[in-house]
Amino acid sequence: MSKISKHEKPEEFTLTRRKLISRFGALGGILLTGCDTQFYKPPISRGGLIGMADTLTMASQRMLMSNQQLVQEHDVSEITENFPVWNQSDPDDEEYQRLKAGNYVDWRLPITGLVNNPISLSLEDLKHMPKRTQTTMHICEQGWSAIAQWTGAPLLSVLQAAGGIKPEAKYIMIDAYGGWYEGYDMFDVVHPQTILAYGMNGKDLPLGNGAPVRLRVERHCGYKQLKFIKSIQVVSSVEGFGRGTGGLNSDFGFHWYAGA
Ligand SMILES: Nc1nc2c(c(=O)[nH]1)N[C@H]1C(S)=C(S)[C@@H](COP(=O)(O)O)O[C@H]1N2
Ligand SMILES: [Mo]
Repeated sequence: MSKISKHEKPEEFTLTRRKLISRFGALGGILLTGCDTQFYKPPISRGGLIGMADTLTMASQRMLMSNQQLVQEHDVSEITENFPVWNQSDPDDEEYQRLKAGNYVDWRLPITGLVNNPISLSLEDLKHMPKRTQTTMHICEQGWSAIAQWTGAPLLSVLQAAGGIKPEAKYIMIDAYGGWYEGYDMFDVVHPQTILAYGMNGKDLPLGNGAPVRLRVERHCGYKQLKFIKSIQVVSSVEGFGRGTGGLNSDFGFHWYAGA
């Protein structure tokens, strides 16, 4: 059962980490003053030159983005007509197929781990939360890009609804139907354009693009834009997930930090 009701105001999100000074603006945005060096490295560093390159890229990008500026938003006239459906188009997963057949009415998103009040949200719950619509460019690492308009609930609001995170929280791990999973650090979680999207171009999110809910984490390449979301766990370490690198793609040799 969901704990969200329209009369309930989420408690202030608590990011009580040393040096990470956060506060909420009138619109519920967040300002990060300075850039904590904990955001300069992926959870697991690869060795050698490639590991050094990973850290250099991530640290320099994070420094440049330390005030959490927004990525470019496009005019709706620039929306790409046939946005591709990439890799998985319909997870071959019994539970997913059952939820799909029921038009996702029984879909629930558990938010567990290092949160103060674990919750489970229905699609309706998500749609009644604060909402953001953004028209952005998706850049796939495999050589294509396309523009679409996404509507969803800011991930920050979702974590607020779960009572905020505990001080030791560092990453969120998201599981998807069909076996994909990805991890993200709090720097990306708190960004205003990081949303759990249930709408695309003014309609429900189409099946192939990740129905019923996908992540939009706009400063990253395509493979971080996880589709077919199943559950969210807030953790202090990425240990124990897959091969332990913090995401399916990094498990297979891609950069964990996929800054575009
Ligand atoms: N669950 C899941 N998420 C996924 C993928 C996938 O195959 N399965 N592909 C990723 C890649 S590589 C890209 S480019 C985008 C593609 O999103 P689209 O199918 O909406 O174009 O989703 C990403 N998220
Ligand atoms: Mo991609």
